[in-house]
Amino acid sequence: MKDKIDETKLIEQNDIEDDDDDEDEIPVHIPSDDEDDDDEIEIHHDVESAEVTAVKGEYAAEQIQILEGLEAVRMRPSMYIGSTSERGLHHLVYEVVDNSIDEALAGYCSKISVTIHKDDSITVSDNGRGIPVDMHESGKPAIEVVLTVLHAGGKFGEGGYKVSGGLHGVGISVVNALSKSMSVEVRRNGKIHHIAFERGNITEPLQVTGDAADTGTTVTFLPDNEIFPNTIFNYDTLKHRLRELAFLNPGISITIADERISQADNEIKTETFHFEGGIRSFVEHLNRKKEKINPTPIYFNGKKDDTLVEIAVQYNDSYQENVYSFVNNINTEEGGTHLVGFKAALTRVANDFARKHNLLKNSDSTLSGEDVREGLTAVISLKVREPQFEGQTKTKLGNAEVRTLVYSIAIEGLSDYFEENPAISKMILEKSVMAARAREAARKARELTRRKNALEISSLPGKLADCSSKEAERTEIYLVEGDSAGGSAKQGRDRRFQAILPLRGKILNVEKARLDKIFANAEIRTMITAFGTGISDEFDLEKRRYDKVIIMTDADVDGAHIRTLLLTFFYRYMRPLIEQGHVYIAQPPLYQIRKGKKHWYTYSDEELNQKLNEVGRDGAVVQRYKGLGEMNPEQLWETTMDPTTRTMLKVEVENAAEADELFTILMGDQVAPRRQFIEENALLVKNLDI
Ligand code: 0RA
Repeated sequence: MKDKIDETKLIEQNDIEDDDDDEDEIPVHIPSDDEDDDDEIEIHHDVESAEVTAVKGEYAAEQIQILEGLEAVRMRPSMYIGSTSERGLHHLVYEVVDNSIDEALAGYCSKISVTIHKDDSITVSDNGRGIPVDMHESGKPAIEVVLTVLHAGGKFGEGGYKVSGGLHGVGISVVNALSKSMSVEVRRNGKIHHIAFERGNITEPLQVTGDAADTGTTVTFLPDNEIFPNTIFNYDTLKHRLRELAFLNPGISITIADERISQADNEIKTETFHFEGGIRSFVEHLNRKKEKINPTPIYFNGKKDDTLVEIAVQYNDSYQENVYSFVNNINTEEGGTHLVGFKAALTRVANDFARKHNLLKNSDSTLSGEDVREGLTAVISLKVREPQFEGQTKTKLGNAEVRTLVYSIAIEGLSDYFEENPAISKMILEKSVMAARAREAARKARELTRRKNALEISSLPGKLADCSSKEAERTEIYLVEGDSAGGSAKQGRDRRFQAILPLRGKILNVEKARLDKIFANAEIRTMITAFGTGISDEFDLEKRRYDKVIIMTDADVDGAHIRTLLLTFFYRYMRPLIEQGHVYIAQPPLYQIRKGKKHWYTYSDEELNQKLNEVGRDGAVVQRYKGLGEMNPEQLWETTMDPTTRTMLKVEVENAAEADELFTILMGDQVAPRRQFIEENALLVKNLDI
């Protein structure tokens, strides 16, 4: 599955469970107004950004605790870095960078650079204090302990405030254990110190190699190809995370360079991220391709004890919600108490404002959480001293006290903004009221479909050729473009486990429609009924009637368009279906070669040429398939549907923010970014019409 089409390669799988979006509707403890006052919460408006300076403590080598050796890491790498896939590989870089970020948060480091070398080794360099090189009580230099003992680097007793720390928070020694080679240079006390390892074993003991004019740490490592099946770094993946870190930690300058790419002018490809605006800049960045409602993001922050809360909010004219939350720089993809507190506050303040300004008519009910989050882009960033991470991927914040803290900070921050900016706030709330009305209309439409279903003998759509197996585990549904291809697929399939749903014409672009219109669309209703899962907040993966949803469209411009429309719908309204890896794209062949009594299928121009060279061009007849309809049922089965021979692309989401942007570009209102995207990707995406 190497030739992923870019438009569909949205993306590595996130095994996240069904979204608990409704959390905000569960009544949280809502502090009354007078209760608010005795909370020792400091609210800061428009100060530069929350202070993230930690308590400064003097480091002592003795404080480093010795916990475990590195053999364990090489034995079971996934336990320490999650996996040895591409994700795990990139995690190595984040683990090292997190140490530099910690130095920055402690107030000692302002610049970090990451370089991908030609051999896919990585150098992370910073201008922090440098890893300590003095003797540890074990008789080894502290740096050797930091690099060879698990958890040693981050534990500095009471004095240190390790805010950052990767998801697994295991430290730089894990990177050492999983690297074929690692070399570290420390500039400290006016000297350059050097130490080196291979697969975690010391090869060059610590020694002074020269004089240093500044302080800092430079770590170079080559991931071990005995551990990682793929040791090639993806520039964009690293860039995305480094930019995110620069947004989350304003003031730090982070540079990424890629020496593998030789540019025309022989310059190395490099980018620097530095944002004084912090998460305000982050929100502006997320919304940069969208029409904004409030031109400058709403921003507020607050703190209590050691917990720092920062929130930035900006509405756009889309129907989507994009709320990203971070705790200690970790993306809490599964949400948690901070998100619940924020959502509850927003719902409450929005309803209060709408009522006060008579935006809700008598016939309107209250605004739901979903209503007030239509078109919302927000970033919530917390620094928490002792975060409890829960959930399947340990990205759900569990700390109970955080919910009320974020709630009160957000109530005050949002109320103040709404009061001080009534005109813009009215525009925001009018949108929420429209969303509420659409939701009500959708509810009626949904109920109508339900009632009809209950009365009908078979509630399944007539166009659907269902499979005979009723177990969701092994079954598949093919969404086929057009009736003629649908006919071939129906005849060619294995009816025991393959269902066929022919789609006529183009489906609705859900990027430009609200829920009521979406429910009114026949093709979409048919899919919802066939899948059995429901959509949006009612989506339930467990109820799915098929395990795989396979998009089978022609290999032309129209086919690409239909595929994009379907993916947009799935991503916006059935996201877990994609996230849990249930959506696939069929790969029909482009050519058939016939020679004598033999025939072959090829799936690209390259493959066609290869095959022709192999079998000899003399007497070979090549047929180019313009559409699925040109194949007879047997051919369609053999080339595209037979599970033992077919190839399919699995649709994966590597990063929610990037996927959102892609769908905004492809399906949204603005023409300029779409044109730019097509120009930039013209070579990658040959048959993308938009
Ligand atoms: C242990 C203690 C101190 C700093 C560091 C480690 C440190 C580690 C890394 C890794 C990459 N860059 C780094 N910078 C610093 C505290 C040192 C002190 O108190 O002087």
